[in-house]
Amino acid sequence: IDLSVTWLGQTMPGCLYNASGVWCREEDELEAVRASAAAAVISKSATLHAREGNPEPRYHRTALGSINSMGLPNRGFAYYLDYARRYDYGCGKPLFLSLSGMTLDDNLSMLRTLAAAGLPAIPEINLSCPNVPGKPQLGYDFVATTEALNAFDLAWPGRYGVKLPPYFDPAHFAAMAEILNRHPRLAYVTCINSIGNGLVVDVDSEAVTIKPKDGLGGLGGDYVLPTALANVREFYRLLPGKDIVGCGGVKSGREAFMHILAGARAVQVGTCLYHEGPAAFARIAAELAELMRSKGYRRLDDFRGKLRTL
Ligand code: RRO
Repeated sequence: IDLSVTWLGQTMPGCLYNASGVWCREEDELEAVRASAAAAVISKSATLHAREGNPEPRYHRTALGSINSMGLPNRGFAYYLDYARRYDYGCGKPLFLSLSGMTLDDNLSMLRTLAAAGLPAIPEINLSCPNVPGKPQLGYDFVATTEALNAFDLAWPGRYGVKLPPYFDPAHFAAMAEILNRHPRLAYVTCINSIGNGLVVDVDSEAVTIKPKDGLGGLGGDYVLPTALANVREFYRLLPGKDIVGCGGVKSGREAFMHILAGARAVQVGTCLYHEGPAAFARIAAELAELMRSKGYRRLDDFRGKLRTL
C-alpha cells in the first residue's frame, strides 16, 4: 500500500504529520517528529519575539478530546528559522514553518526574513489562533484576511499555506473561498484549527478546567471531527487547484481515511499526538494501510475526494 503524497512540487513518504502546536515547540520535539513515521514536520506558530504564553493550567484532556489556551508560547521566529537552516531537506520530509505574528507587520517581517534565507521551508500562516486575549481570529474577519493575503503576496515569492479556523455556514465557506482563490501562490489551506472558545466544565469541582479567559479555550479531538470534515469537504470543492490539509479529530486510520475521502491531500494529528507521542504516526499509518487494503485501494488517489452523497 502506497501512502506517499505528491504536492508542492515534491513527493513525501506518507500523508501524516503533526498539527502545528503539538510536539513542535522545541528542537528535540521537532526532531522526534522528523525521526518518527511522520511524513513532514511543522513547527509551533512563531511570533517575532519569544513568548511564555498564557498562565497554567492551559491544556486539559477530556474523554472526548482537549481544550487549550496556550497563548502562543514559542521560542520566537529566529529559533525556528535557525532550525530551518540546519534541517536536512534531503530526508524527503518537507519542513513547514507556522507563523502567527501579533500584527500584520510582524507576519510580513518574518516572511521577508524567510524569503531572504532562501530555504525550501514552506510558510503556513496561522489565521486562526483563538487564544490571545483581546485578539480575534483573523480568519473570521474577511476584510483583514483580504488585506493580509494581499500583503503576503508581496512579502513572500513562493508557495505558501494558511491555517484556517472552522467555518459553520455555507455563506462563510463561499466568502472565504472567493478571497483565497485570488491568490495563486496560496498552494494549500489547512482545515481546521481548534474550535475556538469552547468551555469544558468539571462537575466535581464545579469549575472550569483551564485558567486563561475564565476557562474558554480551543477544542480538539473527537469534539471537532465532523466540523473538520465539513471544512475539508467544502473547501475541497471551492478551491480547485489548491490542496487541503485535513486537521481535526484524527486518532486512528479511520479518521485519516475520512479526511482523505473528504478531499484532504495530507492529514495532521494534534490532540492524539499530544497524548500518545510520535509513535502515533506509525500506528495510524498502519491502520490506514490496512483499511485501504480491505477496500482494495492501493494509493490515496484511489479515493481522495470521492466521498459519496445520497
Ligand atoms: O498557542 C495557542 O494557544 C494556540 C494556537 Br497559536 C492555535 O493556533 N491554536 C490553538 O488551539 N492554540
